[in-house]
Amino acid sequence: MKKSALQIARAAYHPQLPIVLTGGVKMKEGEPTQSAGDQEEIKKLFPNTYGLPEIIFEKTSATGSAKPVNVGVILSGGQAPGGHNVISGLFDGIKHLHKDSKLYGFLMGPGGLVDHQYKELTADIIDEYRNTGGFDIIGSGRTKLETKEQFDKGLEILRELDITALVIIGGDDSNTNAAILAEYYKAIGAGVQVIGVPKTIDGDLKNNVIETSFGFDTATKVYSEVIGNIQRDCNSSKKYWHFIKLMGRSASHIALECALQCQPNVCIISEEVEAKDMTLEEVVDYIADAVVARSEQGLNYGVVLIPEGLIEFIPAVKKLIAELNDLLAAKASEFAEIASEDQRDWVISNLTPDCAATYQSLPAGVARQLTLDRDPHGNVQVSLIETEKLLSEMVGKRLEVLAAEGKYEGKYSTMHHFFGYEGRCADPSNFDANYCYGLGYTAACLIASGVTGYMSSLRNLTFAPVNWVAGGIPITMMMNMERRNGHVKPVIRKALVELDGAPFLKFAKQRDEWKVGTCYTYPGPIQYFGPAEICDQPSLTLVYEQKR
Ligand code: FBP
Repeated sequence: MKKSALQIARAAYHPQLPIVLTGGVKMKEGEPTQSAGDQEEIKKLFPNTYGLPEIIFEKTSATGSAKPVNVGVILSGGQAPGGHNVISGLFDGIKHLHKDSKLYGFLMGPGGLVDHQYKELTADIIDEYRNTGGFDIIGSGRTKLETKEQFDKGLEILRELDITALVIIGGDDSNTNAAILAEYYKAIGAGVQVIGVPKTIDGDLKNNVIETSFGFDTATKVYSEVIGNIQRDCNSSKKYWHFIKLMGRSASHIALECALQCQPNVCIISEEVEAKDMTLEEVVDYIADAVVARSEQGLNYGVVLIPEGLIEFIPAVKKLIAELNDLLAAKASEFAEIASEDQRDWVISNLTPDCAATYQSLPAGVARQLTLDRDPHGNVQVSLIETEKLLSEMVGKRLEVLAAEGKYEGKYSTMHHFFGYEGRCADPSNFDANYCYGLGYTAACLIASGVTGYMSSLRNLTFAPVNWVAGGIPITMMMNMERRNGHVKPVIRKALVELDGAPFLKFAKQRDEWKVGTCYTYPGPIQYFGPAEICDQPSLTLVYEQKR
């Protein structure tokens, strides 16, 4: 592979480990834990892994282990910058335990475990991928690990390779499955530990013990760079309204972070739309107001940020999606028999009148996305819905009405963008490079401690990495029961933007000024080398959440 100059320079970067992990460690157990909700049900479903204590690592003089350990690793779900550093941290961690320890990567996600597709990750391979973006070292996939057959099939290859610990790097759904797998292997005495690592650019796998998921920092920095560039372009030509959709599935953390970084004219936060019970028309009116207000000052341009999950948060659409989930789960085989040109009518005739009306009011392409294409976890594939075009067209129509009433005289030309995939495989920022390497190394420490059903954790993240606190959090502690695909299931509670949280309040305080004034900020590209104030800053979300 031909390497770029940056790739070569970046390969030499040494991620900083928390000081506590730089020698031998011993674990300190906290109090027994409870799940985030529905304690009795979760306890019943996880009799062997419920209520475990939180773990914090402390320094000790003893290092290493008497025996080598064979470990398997899986990358699950969407790519997030830093996955390769989790794997290199894990590799260095198990080699530190014993030089003959081995790491096996299962290929193309959880499916690799079930299908017995793997490769041994040797030092030569690992060195090629240190500090790089992407998941291409072993690939990723969205196969859902949920059945006993899959678990047993996986166990065959784990036994064959003498693997006694499996590390699953994934988001909330994948870590939910890690917890179920841990419970099952413990229950049958399989002798395989399962450890999770919090990954997702979406930033929605966090809580009071997991401060952020890896990848969020880098992805939002990449998006903020290009939003800043567009803002400058827009402020130069002064002729377009740019509608920018940002990845992030359900939660609006990415849009909020980019808004805090770039100060655009409008940023919609899905969680607020839901809380205020807004209709699609009200969201459109809100944007149209900004266009009119700016046009009155001769400013016929601006930038609007839209979280990709918005459509799901509009209460009527949310109700429709929930009903569709139940309907399609209950009548899956009947639906599969229906010719594609008849599916729309079938859906309409099977919905309640309110939901049928909402379904019919949506553009056909959007309605189809809500109905037909789901990922293996049952999620609507919101990144395929062109919300940015839907909104800009509806705003255009609203402006025509206002113009006819003599309330708007401006010009309205639009441009559309979707920033998502380009941020998921960027070389990790220094924050993510350090965070991921530390998470991988901590996973090795959890393996050495003999625990299972834990998520690797680093805390105190707004301090320098040397001061980060390393440990493990029982995954069951983050769980509650939720309705998914027509069934009530144990799942990790997704973190949405909190409307009384510091990042949103900061944004809400300034957004009226940003709307009419032109207050753009230009964060520029991620810097890997240079002064700490431009290279090592964590996300503003993290800074405001931790009030530093
Ligand atoms: P994860 O939750 O698996 O990390 O994936 C996040 C994400 O990037 C979402 O933001 C986006 O909606 C989705 O993946 C896109 O999925 P795909 O890569 O399958 O198109």
